[in-house]
Amino acid sequence: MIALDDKTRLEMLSFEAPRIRLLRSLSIEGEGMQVLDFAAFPKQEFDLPIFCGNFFTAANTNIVVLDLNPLHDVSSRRGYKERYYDSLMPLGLKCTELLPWGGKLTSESIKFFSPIVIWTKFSSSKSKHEVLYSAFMEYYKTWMELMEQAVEDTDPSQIRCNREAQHRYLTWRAEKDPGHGVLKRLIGEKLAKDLLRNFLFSGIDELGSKTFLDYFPEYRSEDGTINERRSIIGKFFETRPWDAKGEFVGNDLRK
Ligand code: BLA
Repeated sequence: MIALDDKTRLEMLSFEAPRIRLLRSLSIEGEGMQVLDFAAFPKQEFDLPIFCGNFFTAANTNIVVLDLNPLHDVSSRRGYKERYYDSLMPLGLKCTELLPWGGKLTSESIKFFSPIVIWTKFSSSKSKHEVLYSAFMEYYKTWMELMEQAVEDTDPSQIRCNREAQHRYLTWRAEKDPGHGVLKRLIGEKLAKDLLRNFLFSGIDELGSKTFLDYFPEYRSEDGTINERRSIIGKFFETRPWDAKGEFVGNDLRK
């Protein structure tokens, strides 16, 4: 797709595999802007994390999120953390030392992130890009290995739980992802919405019927519409809120 400015190129690719519901990428090459939004969603029989690589580069800034986003809450479901993250802490620590915490992150986003999340910002530098590329490859390989070893859930209530968790995640990102503004500017509001719902976060209409406000009622404004702000709770994390063992130790700050 070519953007409204007649210059910026958007490229979309998506795949499906026996264990993978959707693996897709969006890359954007524009004048002074480069974006990669890469994600992989397991089928609902698997409770595996969602692979999430989001890289935004403009003139002199890079905004990066790279993670295996947990499908289920890592603090309240100990078994989930132990199964997927405990053995990945050394990889997470190695990478986050080189790509340090990017500053203020809302408590809304934190809930979708894992103890090994790489959340970083930096001004352009070739060496950082090389480090980031290696981290991306390592995280992706790790996710693929988890996928190969994954055991299918057969209990219908667990499958329902996986499906709803993935639907909630899609609903959040299709509504509140920070890239929306850029997409709207590039291709217009209507196409951006279509791209979000039918490509980037496809599954939102099939995996469940709850709405954004069902999942996140705190965003309901007085007239019943969705509050446009990205963060409503008003808490943020200025430093990495997990310790070396992946335990949540964050002291959130009020804005
Ligand atoms: C900024 N992108 C951000 C920020 C985060 C993310 C945490 C910091 C600002 C903020 O928290 O609002 C990414 N946040 C995520 C992800 C999740 C989340 C991945 O909660 C998952 C649950 N970024 C993209 C794409 C574009 C993009 C496709 O992935 C553009 C097309 C741009 N991201 C982008 C821009 C900013 C940003 C422009 C700065 C926007 C701002 O600060 O308002």
